[in-house]
Amino acid sequence: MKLERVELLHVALPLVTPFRTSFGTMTSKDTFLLRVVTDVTEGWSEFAADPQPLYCSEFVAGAEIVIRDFLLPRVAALPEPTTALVAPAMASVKGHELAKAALETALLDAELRAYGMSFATFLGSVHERVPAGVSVGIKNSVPELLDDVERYLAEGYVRIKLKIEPGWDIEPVRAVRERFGDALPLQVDANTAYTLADAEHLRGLDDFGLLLIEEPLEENNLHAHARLQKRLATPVCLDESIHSARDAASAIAMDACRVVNVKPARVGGYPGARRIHDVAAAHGVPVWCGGMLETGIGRAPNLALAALPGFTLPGDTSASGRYFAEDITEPFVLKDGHLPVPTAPGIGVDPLPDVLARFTTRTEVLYT
Ligand code: OSB
Ligand code: MG
Repeated sequence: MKLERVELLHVALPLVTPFRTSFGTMTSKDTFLLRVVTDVTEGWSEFAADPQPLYCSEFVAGAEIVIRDFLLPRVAALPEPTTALVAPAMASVKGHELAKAALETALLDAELRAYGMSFATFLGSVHERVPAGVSVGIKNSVPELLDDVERYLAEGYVRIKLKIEPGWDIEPVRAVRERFGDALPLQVDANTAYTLADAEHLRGLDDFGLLLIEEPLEENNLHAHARLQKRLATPVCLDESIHSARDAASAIAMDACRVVNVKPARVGGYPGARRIHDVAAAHGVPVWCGGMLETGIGRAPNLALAALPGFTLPGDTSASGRYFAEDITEPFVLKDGHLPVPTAPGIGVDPLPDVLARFTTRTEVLYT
């Protein structure tokens, strides 16, 4: 397989509803896709982060430079840009897991398409469909939240995640429990909005039988999460703090978390995500597949990952319609609360050319 061309397509897709978290409000998904062309086939991927470094340190404009100036030259120097060689070739560049994941995933897609092999087969998926959860943003009022949750449950979502922040935590959780009952699988995500000084307040969440509380404290502070976990019955789940299998091993050993949110982009790509799955499974720690409001290009391989045996909790792998009126790929549609795992070679989906053209704001040729 010979690398012939790499294109970066900036895309902007309006969200069907604003998505508010403790770190900001998003009204559209602004990111880029990578298209790699080899002598045999082509491959696609989606950069997972946003134009601003508010969820994580990486951002769209920075990632474009990192890929163009630092990652691609290393990959282009390889005799063959195969997945096994690409990660070690990029390793001398520090950090930038999401940028690395974007390049590695596009190359992996191309490689697997050449073999006629799906991501599901490559990763070792064991299910044909995966249960879908939904991440519900912070709302202006509790009645507004209850309406949204009711609608998602009517659509079939099997698990609800509520975004929380100081001032929007115990009351919305209590209201959802009172309205929809104790059997509803329910969890919360703080996106680093609290400190250890809030431990006593967060203990109030223990009354509601939550599956987990996601990333309550600051990113990378495993020690503080371990101290918090000592005081909470609710399992702590880490998202932002886990960048590698080594982080997952440390966090589990310290009891800084009892569940792991696996986002392939955050951990440098799919092989890295599978390693976290393996480490967690070896410790009996459940994992689930997170999301970054991806288009179908990013969602398709996430569904393959979510079908690995250790992914025992529903993910944030929602249907296209939860995010976009029109997706860049054929839409993923919920059926009995599940989404199908793509079976076609590579990521298993392609951008619809006319839709892609309408949502593309700028194209750069990074390599030719
Ligand atoms: O923390 O999991 C998060 C979206 C963007 C950035 C961070 C997060 C999220 C979500 C939504 O919670 C996940 C999704 O539905 O794709
Ligand atoms: Mg999260």
